[in-house]
Amino acid sequence: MKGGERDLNTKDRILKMLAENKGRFISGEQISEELGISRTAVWKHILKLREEGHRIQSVNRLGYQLVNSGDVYDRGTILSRLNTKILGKNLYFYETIDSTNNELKKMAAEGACEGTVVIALCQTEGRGRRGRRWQSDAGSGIYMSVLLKPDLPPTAVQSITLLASSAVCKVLEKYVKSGLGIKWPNDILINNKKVCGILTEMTSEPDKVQAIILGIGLNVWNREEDFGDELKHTATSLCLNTDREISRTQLVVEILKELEDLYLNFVEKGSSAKFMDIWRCFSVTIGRDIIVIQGENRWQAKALDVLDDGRLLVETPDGKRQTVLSGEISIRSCDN
Ligand code: BT5
Repeated sequence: MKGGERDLNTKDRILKMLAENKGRFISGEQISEELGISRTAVWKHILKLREEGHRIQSVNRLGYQLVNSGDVYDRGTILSRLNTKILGKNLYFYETIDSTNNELKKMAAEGACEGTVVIALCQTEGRGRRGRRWQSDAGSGIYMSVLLKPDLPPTAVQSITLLASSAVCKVLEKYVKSGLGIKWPNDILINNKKVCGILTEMTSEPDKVQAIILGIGLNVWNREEDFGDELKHTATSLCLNTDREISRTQLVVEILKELEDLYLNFVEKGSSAKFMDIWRCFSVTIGRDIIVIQGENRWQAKALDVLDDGRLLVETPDGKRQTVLSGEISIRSCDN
């Protein structure tokens, strides 16, 4: 027990524990062990704290989380603020789920309509591309998938990734003063650390998209120590990079609105100019010396531009130009 804590009563000590763990859940068991009281006693103190006006969310199997009044994050609050025409008209909000993309894929197969959105407080099997994992701690981030059904050929899927990164950056630029950037194809970075990843998956007929599942994972409340050894040098979160008050609900509402505006502009006008302008503005890839990584192959190039269909136009050291459709890039002098 630290000095000063002795003066706190049990209820206040619970509040202090919750406040010190902003952005994450603590289990009833952990509180009861730490304070030497029963789980029932913990629950009674939580009820009392709620009566006093503290907003404490309790979720089965996860525990308790203190939510500041500006960060109430649930289906009803999101719907009450949402000002979109199609995105989020059907909105499903889960406490725990394997992956919002998996869930939405199932819904799409059962005929869910365009604009259906799945959000979760926590993912047990959050996915990145090519079977990689997306760290999805309870309460720390936004884990959201959006169903799109554009009347476009399957090659459009990569454009949707660019469109989504542009929408997220438009929102994040209101929070982050400097260092916000997009690394081709799907990483949103703040000062070269990843804050958001986008996973675009598709089912299609030979010449037409059936459904695009657009998954967005955004780190919001994570502290540096939450990232663990694997990610501590490469990942960051919004709260580590802003002075502004943060509300996950507000972020979701704003991202869906930006996404919808850019998406409708794209499908109705058939032009990618609007989101590509934004994308280029935030790009940390164009003009840089890069290493293209495709499976076992690695080769050097200079990134010249990104084409409207999402391919990266590069120039190799012998002056040849070619496009890269998929793979990873590492930006030299930055990543190495
Ligand atoms: C991505 O993959 O960046 C796409 C991530 C998409 C996650 C969303 S959450 C909602 C929806 N449901 C899902 O199941 N997924 C989507 P990729 O480019 O392959 O990057 C994955 C790599 O990023 C990992 O191998 C790690 O190195 C790193 N990483 C994992 N979790 C991270 C995190 N929370 N923050 C920053 N980097 C992370």
